[in-house]
Amino acid sequence: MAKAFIDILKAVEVEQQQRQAIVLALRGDQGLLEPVGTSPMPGSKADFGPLAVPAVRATMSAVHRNQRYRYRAMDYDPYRPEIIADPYPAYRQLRAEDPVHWSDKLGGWVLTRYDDVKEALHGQRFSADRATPFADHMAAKDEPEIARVGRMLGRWVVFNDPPRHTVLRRLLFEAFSPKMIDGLRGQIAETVDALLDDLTGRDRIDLVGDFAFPLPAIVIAHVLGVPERDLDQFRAWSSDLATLVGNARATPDRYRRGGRALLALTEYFEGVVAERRRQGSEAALVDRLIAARDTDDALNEDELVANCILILFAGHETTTNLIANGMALLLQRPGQMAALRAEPALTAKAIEEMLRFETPAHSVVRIAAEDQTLHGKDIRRGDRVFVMIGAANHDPAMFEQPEHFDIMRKPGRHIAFGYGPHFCIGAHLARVEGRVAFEALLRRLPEMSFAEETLDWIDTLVLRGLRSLPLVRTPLAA
Ligand code: PIM
Repeated sequence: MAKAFIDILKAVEVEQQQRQAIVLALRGDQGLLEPVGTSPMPGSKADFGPLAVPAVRATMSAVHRNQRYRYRAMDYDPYRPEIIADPYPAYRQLRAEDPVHWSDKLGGWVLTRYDDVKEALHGQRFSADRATPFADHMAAKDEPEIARVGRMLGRWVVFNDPPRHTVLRRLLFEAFSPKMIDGLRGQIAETVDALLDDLTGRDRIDLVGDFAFPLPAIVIAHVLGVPERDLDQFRAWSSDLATLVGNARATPDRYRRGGRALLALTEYFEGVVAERRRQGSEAALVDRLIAARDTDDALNEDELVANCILILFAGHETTTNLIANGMALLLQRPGQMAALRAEPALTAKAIEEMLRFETPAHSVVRIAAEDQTLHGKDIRRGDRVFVMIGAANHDPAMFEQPEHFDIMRKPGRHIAFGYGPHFCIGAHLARVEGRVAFEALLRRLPEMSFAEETLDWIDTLVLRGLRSLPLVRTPLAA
C-alpha cells in the first residue's frame, strides 16, 4: 500500500519535472539545461566507447528510474575541442553543481570531487573489471575478434579485483620496489644523457618524439627484458592501443586498430617468452614471471603475456605525458622555470605539482559493484563510472588555489597515482624518471620556446598528454 502511494508521488514528481522543463525551454532559461531524454536507447547505434556494455545497462537503468525525464545542470562533452584543450572549467562546474553527473556521451556517471574519487578508488563498492562485460557484450553482438581482445584485456592486473588482483599485483610488484628502481637510477641518467647528446646543436626538437617517449620506453624495455631495437614498433602499437583503452573520442576503426595492436603485441611477447624460456635467462621481469608460471603455476600463460603488454604500455605512456605536460607547464610560466633552473633541488616538489596539475593518468573507469546512492543520485550495480582523478586533483576543498601551478606547493595530497589497492606500482619509477629527466633537461637543454601557438592534446579521457611538443631554440637577445 505504502509502496503504491510512493509510486504515485514519484509519477507526479516526474510529470511536474517534465512540465517545468517545457516551461524553462519555452522561456529560453538555462541554456545548458537539456532533457536527459536524448539518451541513446539500448540497441541504438550510439557509440558508448570501449567497454560499452555497462554503459548500455546504465542507460537502461536510468530509463527505468524515470531519469529520462530529469534535467541536468550542465551538458558536459569531454570531447569538445575546447574541453580537451582545457577541461578544468568544466570540472569546476561539475564539482560544484553536479558532482555525480550522468553523461549520455560517455554512457556513464562522472565523479569529480576529491572525496568521492578517493572513495571510489579505494572502496569495495566499485569493480575494476570492465573488460569482462565488454567481452561478453561483443560476443553477444557476434564480434568474436573484439570479444577476444576484451578477454585479453581482462587479464591485465588493472582490470582485476581481489583475489586475482592481489596475486598478480604481488608478482609484478617486486620488479618495481623502491630498491629495484633505485638500482636503475644510473642507467636512467645515462639514457637521459644519451638522448640529450643527440639533441645537441638542434634548433628545433619535438620534446615528445625526441625525448619524452624514448626515455621511459627504453627504461621499461630494460625492466621487462625486451630489446630496445623494437621500440619504434612499440610506439605505433601503443598509440593504437591507447585509443582503445584510453576511451578516445569515437573513431570508426578504433576497436579494430586497437585490437590489432593488442594481437600484434601478444604475438610479439609470446615470441619473447618462448625465446627467454629457451635461453633460461633470469635477469628481467619477464623471466621472473616465467619462473612464477613454470615453478609455482602462480599465473597462466595468457596472464603472463597480457601483463607484460600492460607493463610495457603503462610503463611509458603516462611517464611520457608527465615529462611533456610538465615541460609545457614550465614554458608557460617563465618565473617557475627560472626558479627551478636556479634551484634544481626543487625538482622533486615540481614533479609532484606537475602530477597534480596535469595528471597523466587522468581518469579511470570503474563498474558499480552494488546499487548505491551518492549525492542523491541512484547508481545501479553494473553502471559505468568515470572516476576523474584529474578533476579531484583540482578540487578547492583539498587544494588552495587549485588552478595555480606552483612548484613550491606543499606536496602530499594529490592522487595522480590513484589510491587504495590499485595504487600505481610504477609510481616510484615514474618519479625517479621525472626527476632525472627534469634535472638534466633544465641543465643541458638551451632555452627553448613553443614552436606552435597551440598545444596538441590527445583526445583520450583516460590519458592526458600531448601528441607532440615542438620547441625552437629561443633567439639570443641582440
Ligand atoms: N598507465 C600507467 N599506469 C596505469 C596505466 C594505465 C593502465 C590501464 C589503462 C590505461 C593506463
